[in-house]
Amino acid sequence: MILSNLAAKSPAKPDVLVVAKLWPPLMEALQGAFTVHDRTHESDPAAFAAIAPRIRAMSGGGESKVPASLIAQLPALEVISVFGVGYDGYDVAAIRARGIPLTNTPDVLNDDVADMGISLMLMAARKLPQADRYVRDGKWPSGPFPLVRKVSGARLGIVGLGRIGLAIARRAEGFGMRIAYTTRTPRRDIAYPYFASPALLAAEVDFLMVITPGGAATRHLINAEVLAALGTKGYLINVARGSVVDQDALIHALQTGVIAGAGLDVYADEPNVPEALRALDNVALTPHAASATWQTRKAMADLAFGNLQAHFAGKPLLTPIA
Ligand code: A2R
Repeated sequence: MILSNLAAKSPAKPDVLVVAKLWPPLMEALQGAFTVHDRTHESDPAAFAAIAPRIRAMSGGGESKVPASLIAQLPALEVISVFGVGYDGYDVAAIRARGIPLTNTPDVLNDDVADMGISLMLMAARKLPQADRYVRDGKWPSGPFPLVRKVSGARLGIVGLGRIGLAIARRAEGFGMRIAYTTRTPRRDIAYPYFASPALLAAEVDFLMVITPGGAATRHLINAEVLAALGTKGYLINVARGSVVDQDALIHALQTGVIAGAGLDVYADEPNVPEALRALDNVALTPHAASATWQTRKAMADLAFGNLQAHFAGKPLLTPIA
């Protein structure tokens, strides 16, 4: 009797639908504050139908798939928190049509993604993975490692000069690189030379660094024409989304010497990387790990959780997407 009275008085924890396999510390924080339904919409449709009317918030990853049909099944949905800066899998039009605020985790991952972009550029041009293997495999005594491409002082083209693109540019300045960029709208606050398209930019640089959002608007922005413009001595680096690059065209360009090499953190169908790409010696590959440091994942989790906390406390969201 006493217990049931207590239960009646304590406010119910809001129901949150989690739509990705979240980083465990974020999941633990959510479970402490909310009633969490972990991917129930995928694992148990009958249970989901029962809880869907109660779902007040959604928590997902940067690449979760959240179509309009899922939004439509959640009549009480008030807020969506994305653990990541990109949110290309979310149907923003459907979310906006309902007036549901969407939040992400910008800025806190700029340093890490920029570090990874620079790393992949060095890995690809200096053939660092191969050089490491050369030492491990005991090949050094039989002769020096072949000469490679110099990075410092080279020309860098950045496709997408936003928060992360600018962090990459600042690092590249430290390498004495000559920087140019392309975006849809030239930045008035930036003096780097602007080119109106990726192909025009590619023709003028040694390294082409891709760091736009994903989604339909940038799908295959880097295509066979851009790769041909980058040329036989050029390198492509992608730390944006796999969808931004036509991966088949890239593999063909790497196989046939249309470009010199590539450094990739993102792929068309993650976590699957085609054997044709894995077999190539002129590409450096990382497993979509650009923001995957303890420090940055913690900062991202704090923001992703903090946005939901703020919403239910009636406070302004920390990082709403405008
Ligand atoms: O196009 P603009 O003027 O909106 O400039 C943005 C540029 N961008 C594009 N550039 C060329 N063609 C496009 N179709 C296009 N769409 C967007 O990408 C801007 O300079 C940049 C995006 O910058 P932010 O919004 O500041 O994003 P942030 O934080 O740098 O992250 C970029 C992406 C994420 O969306 C994830 O997919 C990935 O990095 O981690």
